[in-house]
Amino acid sequence: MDRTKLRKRRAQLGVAVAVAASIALGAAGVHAKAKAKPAAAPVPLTLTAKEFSFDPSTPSVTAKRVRITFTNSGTVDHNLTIKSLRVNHDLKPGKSVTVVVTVKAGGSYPFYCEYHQAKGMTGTLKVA
Ligand SMILES: [Cu+2]
Repeated sequence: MDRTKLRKRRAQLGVAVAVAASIALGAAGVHAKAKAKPAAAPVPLTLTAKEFSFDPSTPSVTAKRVRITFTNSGTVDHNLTIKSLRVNHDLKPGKSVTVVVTVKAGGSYPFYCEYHQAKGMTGTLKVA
């Protein structure tokens, strides 16, 4: 083998090593992901709005991830605002929306309808 051929061979070997290394890294990434603890499934909570209240108005859950199905069974537009959880959804009559919230700590999370808060359309989500 002359010098030129040898240099070419080294270059090819370098590419092969780089490819093998990236495959190994990729495999390690997949392995780490598979080992990670899966996030707990959120607990379901149904919240219904009408004129002019939420049902239930003081729901309580025992998990920190909650899937809220918010339904407007009234005849006017309503809204669900949970300021501390950055939730703000307008909802037309007869419509539903699902939001998943994650709270950092147990406690009380006040919510209200932006349009009818003054009419007492408020509630509190209690997280154990
Ligand atoms: Cu409302």
